[in-house]
Amino acid sequence: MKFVSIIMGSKSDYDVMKSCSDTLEAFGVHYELIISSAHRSPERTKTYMKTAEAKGSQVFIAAAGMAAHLAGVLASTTVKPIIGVPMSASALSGIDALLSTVQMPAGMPVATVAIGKAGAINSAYLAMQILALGDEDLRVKLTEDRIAKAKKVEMDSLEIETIL
Ligand code: RP5
Repeated sequence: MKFVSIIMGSKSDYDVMKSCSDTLEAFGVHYELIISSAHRSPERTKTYMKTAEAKGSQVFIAAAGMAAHLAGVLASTTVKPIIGVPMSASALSGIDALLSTVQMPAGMPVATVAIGKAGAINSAYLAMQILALGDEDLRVKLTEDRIAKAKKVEMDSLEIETIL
């Protein structure tokens, strides 16, 4: 079975990353969600990557804060796409995690999304867009979602617009 893996560096990331799993669920996309840290549990992280890939994981979403090396470590273990979500977990409000996640050396990409909840949701959308390259049903669902979003802008505007 094809699925998405969500790996968080700490349980403290879950409040934000629930938005990621909720988004995948809303589209009926299978996922696994685990806590594993690049720093605190490196062996668990490596073992998970091996087993998840063997079971059918197609895209890996890594959420971590502070000196966030999780996404980069995952990238070192696979050629599957890695999406990094920087968490706001320190006095630097996620800028530390953003730079640690996005500044990968050439040839080892991590697709880095925004800090926090918007990034968590976008990580799910980006993972689904990758899956949709080979899944027509999912592509249609994503297209319908875009149409609904555009419609909502129109409806919201109708409620308050004052065009002369
Ligand atoms: C990172 O350190 C985690 O991803 C988390 O965002 C941050 C703080 O972790 P805790 O100290 O809350 O466990 O590794």
